[in-house]
Amino acid sequence: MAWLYLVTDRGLIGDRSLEEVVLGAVRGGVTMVQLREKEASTREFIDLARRLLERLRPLGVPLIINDRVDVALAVGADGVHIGQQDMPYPIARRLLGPKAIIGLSVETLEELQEAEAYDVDYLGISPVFPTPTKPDTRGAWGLEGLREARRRSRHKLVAIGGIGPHNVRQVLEAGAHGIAVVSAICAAPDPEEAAGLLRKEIDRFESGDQDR
Ligand code: TZP
Ligand code: MG
Repeated sequence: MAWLYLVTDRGLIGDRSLEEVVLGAVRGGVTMVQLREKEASTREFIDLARRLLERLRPLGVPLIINDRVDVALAVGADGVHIGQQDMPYPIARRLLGPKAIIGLSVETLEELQEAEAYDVDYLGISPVFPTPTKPDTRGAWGLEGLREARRRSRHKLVAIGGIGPHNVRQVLEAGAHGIAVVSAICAAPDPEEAAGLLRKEIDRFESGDQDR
């Protein structure tokens, strides 16, 4: 079953609590959550991660920490998501152990090729479409780029960037094993409903029925 992966952005959730948004999204069908904090202090990051983990673990929904292997270790999170400027994959794996979920963002075919040597749990194809949520990327893969990535990689591919209910099907058809979203859920007035719409698109694709 394809993953529906929520990546958090507290800048987009307004006056709602992060837990409220995340738990709503999980009720709507999110299967994995990444806590992404670019501004938080280490103390705050750990507090947020602990609180989310307490709620997500009983539900069997993995919590992945963006960038910070130390924070993941500190709270006993399920894994980390790292980028090309973060801790090198082999070191992260050594520190976190064989059971941790480790995802790695790739922005080019060269980076994708290099990752073939790693036992990552998934690659983040970043970004599939240009997105105002992360303007500092080097171009976008596009659907053709995603198809090429699928042909060249043995790993599970998670597509991220500019994804919403309107293009979920295309992204899955192009070979993504999962879709990751920030604004489609975090900025939605009703995160549960927003996640439900994405989930429905995934389910429709997987059942092979466009009209259900
Ligand atoms: N990495 C690549 S694109 C992106 C990240 C964190 C942001 C995706 O945000 P959105 O709102 O789902 O386009
Ligand atoms: Mg990073």
